[in-house]
Amino acid sequence: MSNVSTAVSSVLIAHSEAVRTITLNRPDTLNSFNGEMLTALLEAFEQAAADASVRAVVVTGAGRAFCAGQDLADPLVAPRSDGSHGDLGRMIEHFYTPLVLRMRSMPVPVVMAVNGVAAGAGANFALGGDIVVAAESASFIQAFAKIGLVPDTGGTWLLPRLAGRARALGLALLGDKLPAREALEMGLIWKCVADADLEREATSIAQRLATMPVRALATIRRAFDEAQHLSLGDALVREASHQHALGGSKDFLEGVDAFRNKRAPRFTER
Ligand code: T3D
Repeated sequence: MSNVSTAVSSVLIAHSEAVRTITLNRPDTLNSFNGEMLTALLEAFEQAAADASVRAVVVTGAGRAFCAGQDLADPLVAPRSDGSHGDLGRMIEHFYTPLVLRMRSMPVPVVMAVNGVAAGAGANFALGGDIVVAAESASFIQAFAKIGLVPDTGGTWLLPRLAGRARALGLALLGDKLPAREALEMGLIWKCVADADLEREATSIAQRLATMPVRALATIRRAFDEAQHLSLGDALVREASHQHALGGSKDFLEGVDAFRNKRAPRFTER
């Protein structure tokens, strides 16, 4: 998959053909998030955002899981023997909120290659990607209620929007394991593929996105999120504003010229 590979603590980073691949790498705990890994992950997204050679990002997990959510043994959150505990709200504000906001505002699309179970914060981190491809054996678990918590990592915002209130509540209240195939049927994810095809499929989507006008792709992603709060009239106003900006872009000129001359376009903006 890669021609360059470096390790940033518990997160592996590889880069090939304009695609940055970020691999969650704590397989012994099913890639659960601890403070160190969340810091490394945010840093990996920051690096990808700042690097003009990156035109798409793939995120996956090492080993048999994608991510089991917050590491419940992490001293930052684990209840202590004396009955005291860390401040989970502060954890969310410090680690998860910046991560979700960074991921959703990336200048390039994020493809999630969900290779195994994605639970708790790991599930909502996965579902927050722009294109989510899951292996047949993968699953999604809103594990929060089972340990007395509420969906986080954007879950309260994302789940009803993706699946509708009835299904979102079913998932969040019951916390059942949702196989990838059912997640696809519910519209939570883009594709479910054979396990052996996951890496190839996710990479191929990312490579394809990398050749596209990523500035327009970023605007599409932002416009969809913004429009959740807008009236139709206001959304139409925003669409005109986006087309005004993109209509003056080099990529638009290139796209139209390539179409007219029956050649493949070469998009360069980011
Ligand atoms: O402020 C804050 O930070 C709060 C934020 C909270 C956000 C959240 O994510 S809350 C939800 C946390 N996650 C969970 O509750 C999921 C817990 N894990 C599971 O339910 C199961 O492990 C799975 C369904 C994900 C997978 O089950 P299975 O049977 O395939 O594997 P397993 O045997 O349970 O786990 C394998 C190992 O991974 C095991 O360790 P061991 O016994 O081999 O030494 C297990 O303890 C470890 N592991 C799995 N999940 C976590 C974990 N270790 C720490 N934290 C985990 N979340």
